[in-house]
Amino acid sequence: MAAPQQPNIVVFYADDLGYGDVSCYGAQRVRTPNFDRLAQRGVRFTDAHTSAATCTPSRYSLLTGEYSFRMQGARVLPGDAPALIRPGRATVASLLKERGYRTAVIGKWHLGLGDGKVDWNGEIKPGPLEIGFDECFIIPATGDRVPCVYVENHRVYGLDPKDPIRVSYEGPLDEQPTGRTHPHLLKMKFSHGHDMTIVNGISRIGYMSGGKSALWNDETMAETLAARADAFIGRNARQPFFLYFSTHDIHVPRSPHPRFRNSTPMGARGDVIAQLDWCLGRIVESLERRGLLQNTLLVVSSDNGAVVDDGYQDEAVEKLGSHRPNGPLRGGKYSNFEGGTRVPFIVHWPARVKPGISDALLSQVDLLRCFARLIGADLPPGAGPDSEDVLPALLGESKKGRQWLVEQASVLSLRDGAWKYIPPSKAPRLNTNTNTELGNDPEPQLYDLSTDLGETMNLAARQPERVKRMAEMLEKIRSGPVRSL
Ligand code: NG6
Ligand code: CA
Repeated sequence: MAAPQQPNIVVFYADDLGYGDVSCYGAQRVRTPNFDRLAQRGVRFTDAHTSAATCTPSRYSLLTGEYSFRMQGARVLPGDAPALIRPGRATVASLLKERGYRTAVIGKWHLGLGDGKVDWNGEIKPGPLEIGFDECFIIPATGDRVPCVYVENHRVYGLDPKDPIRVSYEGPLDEQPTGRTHPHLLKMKFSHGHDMTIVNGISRIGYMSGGKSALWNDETMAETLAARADAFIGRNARQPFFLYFSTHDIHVPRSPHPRFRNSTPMGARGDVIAQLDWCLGRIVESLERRGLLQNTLLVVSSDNGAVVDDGYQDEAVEKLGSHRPNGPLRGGKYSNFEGGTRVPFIVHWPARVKPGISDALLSQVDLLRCFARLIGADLPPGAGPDSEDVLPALLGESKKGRQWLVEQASVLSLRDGAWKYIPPSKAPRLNTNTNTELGNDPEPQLYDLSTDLGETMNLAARQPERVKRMAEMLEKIRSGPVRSL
């Protein structure tokens, strides 16, 4: 078994899971016993953040320890985008690999692959294997973007060379039906976007043809990924490993296994939360069965806040009822408000971490430096510029996290303790497709979250000095990394 200072590290990263979506954070219309058990036996954080309110930027920051606004092109990527994190960059994976960890990413990637035009029928690189992962089994982009195939290491998994794959984000490739031209073929209708190539009765973003034998099955995706994780854990039970397990759930399209269909009163969105919880339980059980749970640092979180209608008519809106996906927070995925980046965050490590609840301010950008400290590794020069060593807070040993952090959505907002500053912006106030309050206002906004968690009372006009100070601070951070500790 791994020595205590070299625990296994598992990051269980849910997609679009909001602050109020699991029962240990207040959800009532769906039960999440596996999240709850970990929260009870570990530390449940109330003020932990992704670096951004969408996927690609958050993942970029988690792996590199750099705010994604410093990286050109770090926005929600199409499925044929080139690798955003270039070979040679230090990442959480490369750091741990150098220290003898066996490293894997299983699940959603969405950080680009290859150098430009990817040949999906050949070797697909660079990708995860060129930035520190020993192995990968990934969804290249998102569940709602083509290509709808898994990539195992450098190849599309299950591809028949006689049926090559073509992918385009420019226009239809052949006479294939699309969601737009053949809506009657759809088992789930789109509400906005998502009207291109149809795979498994669901139309997606982008066009693809061929690769029939390699197409994934949406309904068994959670099971497939969990089985891959179980096998990885089994193969590495006798040496330290790092698993970045990144689920498709609860992103759209929400197409749960029949076992979970109608398992909640909330329609597909509730059912995939139940499935996500099952999946987490499966990973925990896989560790437990091998006696590894005790010495595994398990971090459970999400890549951005919640969204209800993200492009499909799946009854998420109609059946939401009293459920509040972002809990008491305003906004959600895509928003400058707290609902954009404040997410569930649980740390579980029985050998070292004592159960509790922590209000420490944390960012996922800090994981790189925390893990480095934990295993006693030095980061290469220039690596993880925005990452802070808040390991004592991460392990629940200190209540002191960061002093400030940046939240990226339409604009960059600044948290300084309980204060939140959102700079003026003429961008739309509402995303009319998803019905999300984006938190944009032509006037500066200032909130005191200690008394106004829901960001309803703009204090900017009353506290111009504080606004000025925070605006200056934000500019300073924008122009280069600044330590908050
Ligand atoms: C948006 C998609 C949305 C989702 C999001 C990325 C449309 C209209 N909307 O562009 O459905 O895929 O991108 O989500 O296409 S994320 O969690 O990967 O950031
Ligand atoms: Ca996401």
